[in-house]
Amino acid sequence: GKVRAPTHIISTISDDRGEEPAYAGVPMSSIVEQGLGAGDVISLLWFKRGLPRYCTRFIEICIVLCADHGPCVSGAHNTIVTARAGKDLVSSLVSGLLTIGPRFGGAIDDAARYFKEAYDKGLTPYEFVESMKRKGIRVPGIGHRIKSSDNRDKRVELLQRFARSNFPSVKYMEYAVEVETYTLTKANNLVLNVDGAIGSLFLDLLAGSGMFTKQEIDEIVGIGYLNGLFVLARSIGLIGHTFDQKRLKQPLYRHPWEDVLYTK
Ligand code: Q5B
Repeated sequence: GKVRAPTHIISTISDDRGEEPAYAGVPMSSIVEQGLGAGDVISLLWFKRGLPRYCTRFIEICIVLCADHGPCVSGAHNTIVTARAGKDLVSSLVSGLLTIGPRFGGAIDDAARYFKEAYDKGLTPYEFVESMKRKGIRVPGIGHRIKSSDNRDKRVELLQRFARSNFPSVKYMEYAVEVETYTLTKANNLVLNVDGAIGSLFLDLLAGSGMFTKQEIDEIVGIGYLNGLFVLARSIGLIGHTFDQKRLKQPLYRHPWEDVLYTK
């Protein structure tokens, strides 16, 4: 028989060799004709399958809610400073994206990992939080610089409300809420934040939709797909901040001396 020349790349998510590109086997014309949206395209290209409407709607709500959070957060600040230094769109965007990590926006995967492990092992919130404290690890998905029990994060409420009315089960999210109830006894800014809400609710989506095997869920959580939601969403805002600074013809940023503690 024919011997296939060895290939250097394996790709399983899209194919552009036919008359039109296909995402996970679904031709683009079919995506457009069915009126599918960004949540469906993410389902096809990230998860390699179509997902029920409530799942794709949840993904779209995450994108809408995380698109921006004002000019003062780490990512927007970096993007604004970079744009004002005269750099191009891509440089300004990646400068902001590079701040996404364990403290800012990039705690979704770790929140999912730790909440899943703690819930699946049957740890009480007290046992979970105190074991994290002994290990010197902050609970991912808990805590916020400006949000608190007196100033709730509307994004978290909106995600919870959607999931409670549309998901078959929200057991991981309810566990995260119990964790929050405990951490709030320590300090009133130790709320379940947007990363923790998305992380725990995505566990519920994966476990409750019936679309993923246990092995696939472990792989998704292990590889860490979920920070991708924040990265994708916040890119929308960071691009907006770049255009805003250019439109306003803002000069080179220099931080004021008065705001620096010069010390030996
Ligand atoms: N403590 C977020 O800290 C922040 C604790 C904790 C146990 C915790 C912190 C944290 C986990 C990572 C996380 C996502 C750095 C946040 C986001 C998107 C955003 C951003 C925006 C947007 C805030 C004071 C005391 C210390 C700490 C203790 C704090 N967090 N203990 N578990 N999780 N969270 N990140 O206020 O005894 O004094 O040493 O790392 O989930 O990024 O809008 O801004 O859309 O853009 O600076 O919403 O919570 O507090 O660092 O001074 O700590 O609380 O150990 O205790 P803060 P710190 P002690 S959402």
